[in-house]
Amino acid sequence: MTDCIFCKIISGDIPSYQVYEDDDVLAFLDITQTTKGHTLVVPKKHIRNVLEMSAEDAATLFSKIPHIASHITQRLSASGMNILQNNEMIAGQTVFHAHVHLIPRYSKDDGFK
Ligand code: DGP
Repeated sequence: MTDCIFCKIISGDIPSYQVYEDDDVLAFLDITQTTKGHTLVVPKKHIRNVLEMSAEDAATLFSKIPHIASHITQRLSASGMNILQNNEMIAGQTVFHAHVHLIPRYSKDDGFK
């Protein structure tokens, strides 16, 4: 989709710090860095959100999460991680290309509550 920020990140038209990539998904650092290493995992296929996703596309996206989440947690020596996902404006979605937030947690961090 031409006016989608995340499609432009996937195509490389907008730069990002990439954490992980395969044929189906891209993971890159969130611009807001709620905590150090805050990462977004997005399907390469443009889908508005989980409410519009097929079971197959959802299975593909969410099957990648444990590997990417463990990698980030170990690499940054985080103590845990919030894994969050917003669908539609009322629920806090601001970019309308499906994505999963991986927010590493550290002892004494004052990030996401
Ligand atoms: P949500 O509110 O769940 O739709 O999260 C969208 C996230 O996308 C938000 O945490 C900020 C992030 N974001 C928006 N624009 C950009 C961008 O251009 N680059 C990166 N890396 N992140 C972005």
